[in-house]
Amino acid sequence: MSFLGNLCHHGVISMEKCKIEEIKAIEILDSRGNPSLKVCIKSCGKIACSSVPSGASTGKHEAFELRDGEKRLRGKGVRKAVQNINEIISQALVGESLTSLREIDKLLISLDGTENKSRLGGNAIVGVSMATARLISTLYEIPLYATIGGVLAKRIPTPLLNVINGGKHAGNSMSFQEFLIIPHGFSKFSDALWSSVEVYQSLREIVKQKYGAVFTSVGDEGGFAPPITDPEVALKLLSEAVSLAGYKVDSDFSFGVDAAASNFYNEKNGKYVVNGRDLSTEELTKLFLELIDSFSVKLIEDPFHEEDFESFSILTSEAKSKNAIIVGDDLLTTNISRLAIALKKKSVSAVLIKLNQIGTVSETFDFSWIAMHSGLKRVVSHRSGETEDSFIADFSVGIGSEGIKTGAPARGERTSKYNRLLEIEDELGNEAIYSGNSLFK
Ligand code: 2PG
Ligand code: MG
Repeated sequence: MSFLGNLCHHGVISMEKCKIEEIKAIEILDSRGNPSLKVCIKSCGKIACSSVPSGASTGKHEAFELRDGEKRLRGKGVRKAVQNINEIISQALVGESLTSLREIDKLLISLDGTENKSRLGGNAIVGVSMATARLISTLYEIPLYATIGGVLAKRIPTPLLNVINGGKHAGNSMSFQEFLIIPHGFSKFSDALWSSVEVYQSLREIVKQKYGAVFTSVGDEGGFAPPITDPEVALKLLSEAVSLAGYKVDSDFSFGVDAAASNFYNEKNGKYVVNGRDLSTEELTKLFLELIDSFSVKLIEDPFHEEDFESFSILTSEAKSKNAIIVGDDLLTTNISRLAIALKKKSVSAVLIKLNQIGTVSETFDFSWIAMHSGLKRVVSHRSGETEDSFIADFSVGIGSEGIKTGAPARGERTSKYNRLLEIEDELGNEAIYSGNSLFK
């Protein structure tokens, strides 16, 4: 079914002979200035590394992120996770041959032995799994995207660029976490990206003019965080920016919203706090439908809190008639059991895919596979706390996802992914296919 099981048959190099010789992790910084992990693995004279991201608005059902919880670094140190890799995982994996990533992932899962990877840490496990995938690609001298997807890996995903930040990612009082521009109406990824850059720069000008230069500082994912609370105001700013840059709303660009609604849901009264008002689920549904109708919003992620599969279903079916898609992130946490519930209830039309939510590359691949074969659109996503690692760019091309969400076109940890996609497009030349409108159709 993929490289996961049978890459060894490419025959460039005998993977039987290539055994894991050394695994080493260290503590590194993520983009928020918090500690994270970098893992390097050595085999057959080659070394490959990967770094681990970290979310702020994490879903309840994500793999466990192991932090030290001690006084040092406000409890956020990851020395225990580093130690788990350098001692326990290392001991178990050194000497294993690299014939299949799936086998390595299985070993990691059974070594941990818990449902949510809480013994060794999901952050430790995903780092080892990603570094192993990259090592296999290094040994074969095949680009990572082709190692994952084979000769079919030609699609460059449509980017969802988060240009206005709110929620847990910014210091303003906007409840919704992300306002995304989606350049679907272009024929090449690079054209779509450079046009998005023009819109981003136009937005900076508009924000400066309306709110003052101080608000051109950016939030965690590189988007602006003006002092606004009304989602309609944010979407008007995006429309203005698209026009100022000389593009057309609807045909060139549409918009997306990641509400990340669990973060402004009040469990006690069952209401959502939006723009200073307490909204019932029905009122919030109505608001989303109005945004779809009035502002070319074509994608809404996590519109309701992470256990409300039923309200997702209602919105998904209503949005479908308006050609908009509803994406599950915290709802699904890249977990096939959660996906099974969503499929049964028809809760979503698209899935967000985050490697560190589930904890291994093969499990992420399986989630994507099931989603694709169930007719759902797939968006590979960064985390709000990122590193310079561009793994997800290759991963998205490898699995052929329709979309990728990796922040504003600014800040190194975000641009590393966009820059890698530009490289892949260049490498594929005429064979590259830009996903564009296929995110919605
Ligand atoms: C999200 C992500 C990424 P975080 O909610 O989609 O934008 O945020 O990494 O904080 O969970
Ligand atoms: Mg989200």
